[in-house]
Amino acid sequence: MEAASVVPVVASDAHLAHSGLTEVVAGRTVPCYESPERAEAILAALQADGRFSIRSPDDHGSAPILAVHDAELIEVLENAWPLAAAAGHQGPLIPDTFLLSAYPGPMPTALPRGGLERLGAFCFDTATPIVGGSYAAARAAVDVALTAAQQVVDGAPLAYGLCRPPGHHAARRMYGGYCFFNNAAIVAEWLRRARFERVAILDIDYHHGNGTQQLFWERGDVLYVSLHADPEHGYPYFSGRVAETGGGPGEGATVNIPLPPGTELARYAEALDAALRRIDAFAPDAPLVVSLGFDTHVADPIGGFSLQTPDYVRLGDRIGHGRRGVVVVQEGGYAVEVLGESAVGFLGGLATSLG
Ligand code: OKP
Ligand code: ZN
Repeated sequence: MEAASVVPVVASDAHLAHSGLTEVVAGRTVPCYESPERAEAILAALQADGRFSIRSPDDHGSAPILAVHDAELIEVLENAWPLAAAAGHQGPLIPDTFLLSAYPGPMPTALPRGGLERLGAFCFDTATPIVGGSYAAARAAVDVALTAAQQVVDGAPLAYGLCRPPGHHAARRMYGGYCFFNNAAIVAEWLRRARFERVAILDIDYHHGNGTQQLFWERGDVLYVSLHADPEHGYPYFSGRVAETGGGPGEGATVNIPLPPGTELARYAEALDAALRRIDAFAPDAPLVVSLGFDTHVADPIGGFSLQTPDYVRLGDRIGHGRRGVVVVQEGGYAVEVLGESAVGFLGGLATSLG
């Protein structure tokens, strides 16, 4: 990469006020893995490297979010904390009662008005606490992703949105898995509505992006390709199998590549090449959207793969090879001590290999 080709990075301080303190994992309360330190570590490493120029996001308003999410989800997330606080609730909001599809049967259901009580109809896990700064952080993460996408539409070969909170588990009217709004899906739909005919999303987070898959399930114009932990053992358990290939006009435009525990670079790179071939066959005319997770790292506390820090240079290199524009959106990665070097390596490899 030449000195002139500086990679645009978009980041916001709003994430700092989204700090949930604890999450509930298999019934035990543990410190949140999804912490502000994650994004701060990546930002510090990019700043120190010198090949990246860091800027704040532009406000894109609600329209791009409403293009993929139900308006009620936005309203619920915006008002959960103020409503619960007004009712005297103290501390992070994690619902304890969930409205499964099995609940109503033939009965009518109505949602309660309370900020906390209502969350169980929109949330699918116990790992996604809401605090006073969560909604603003989630909105800022969307703007971060869209501002990065705008850079690429404007001609940058590569831009990176340092999104926090992440997004790929968020579905049309459901949040969870540390995610509130689906940053990558919002970018993909925004690209479609901008001027592109076919958009591909490559998801290389350790976890299956159930939200992204749901949002584009019946869409033949948005390809979703994901490498992730086999759902037989890997969160979020209920999606990500090979047989899930999309429905209706979207048949064939969902591609799941589950991988076994302990997956190392050789096997991962093989699967990534298969994913990239699927993307090339789809022939997207839009920039490639990458949902990037570093929870595939061997050191990750909640992941089960065995990638090493230098491997991310190779992944970036493979993804960039022969490609024109790439928008990278940050998803997971929880071994804070490896995030900075992994991010610099991945983005450096990508920037170097892009056509
Ligand atoms: C978000 B992203 C497994 C608990 C999993 C939630 C993980 C969310 C991952 N025992 N808890 O995809 O990195
Ligand atoms: Zn993940």
